[in-house]
Amino acid sequence: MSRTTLTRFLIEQQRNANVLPGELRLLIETVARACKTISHAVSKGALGEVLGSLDSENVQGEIQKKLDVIANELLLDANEWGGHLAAMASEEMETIHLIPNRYPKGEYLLLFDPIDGSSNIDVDLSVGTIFSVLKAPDACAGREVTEEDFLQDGRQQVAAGYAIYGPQSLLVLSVGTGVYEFTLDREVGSWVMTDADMQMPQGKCEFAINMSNRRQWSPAIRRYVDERVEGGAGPCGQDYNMRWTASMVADVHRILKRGGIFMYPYDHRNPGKAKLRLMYEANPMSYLIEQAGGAATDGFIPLMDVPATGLHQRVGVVLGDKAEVAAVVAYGKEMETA
Ligand code: P6P
Repeated sequence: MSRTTLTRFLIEQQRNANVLPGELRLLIETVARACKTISHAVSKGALGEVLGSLDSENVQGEIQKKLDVIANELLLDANEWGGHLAAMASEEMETIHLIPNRYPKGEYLLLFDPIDGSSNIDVDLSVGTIFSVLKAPDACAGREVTEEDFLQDGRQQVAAGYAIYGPQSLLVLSVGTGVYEFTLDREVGSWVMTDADMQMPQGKCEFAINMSNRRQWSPAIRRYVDERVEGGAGPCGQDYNMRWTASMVADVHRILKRGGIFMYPYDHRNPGKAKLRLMYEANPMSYLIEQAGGAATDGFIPLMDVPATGLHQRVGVVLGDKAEVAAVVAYGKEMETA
């Protein structure tokens, strides 16, 4: 069977689908190459002295894992000299990262969570890298890029994807023409296509939520989850399974492959308080889920319509199976207005 590598896929997207300008192709290839290096670092574990935490906190107030910083530096170093970017932003950096004057600048903005799910690193569970690509506003041409230039809603994304470092290392991405999965062939060092034009299965009975946060949930979320826990004896009339990996990349990948719904809702006790970040977690995952035929909301409106007001803005996330997401939104409307 002839293997389609990432390079061939991107060249064919550029030639046939005419959706991939050369600089965007270079950007994706560069990110993919950095993810290979991150995969190698992750797989070393204790032998590579990459486990454990540092004494530092990131802008989120979270203790940084060694791999958080290693992966962040790898992505910055890989991307700053290529001439395809105007600037970068990362979960691990308080402010944006400008392209040094010694390098040419391009028309794209790259945002990333270098290691998502990093609490899993030290216990050998899957973690990943999430990335989102925006175009720099035309106004940037004559001036320095600012944080405000990044504050675009999710519909403005021109590409998004994630790498997942698990039993296999996978790269899942979209440039707006469907979702494609590549598996890292470690012997050759290539990303090889293993799933083309992914469409997430609908009607599957599996939900993902951190049940220990029940006290934070709105009445609508409690009702939705309680009905699924009741299963066949309850109003939804069938048994559901539950999974929670505390790694968004792993949970979303499972949903893309076998269906279900992922929820990290707003904290009902503090309006607007949430855990996941809009710009480099929720928006890129929403882009992929919608491209694969699913739905992605903050529990109320489509996630990619949520206005961007801050680089590290947090947002509620309810995404996956269209009917299940619609049920959560309907309960919110019904109970919110009750
Ligand atoms: P909790 C990982 O830290 C993360 O940002 C997501 O990857 C994951 O879905 C969530 O937080 C896990 O949060 O509260 O269950 O540990």
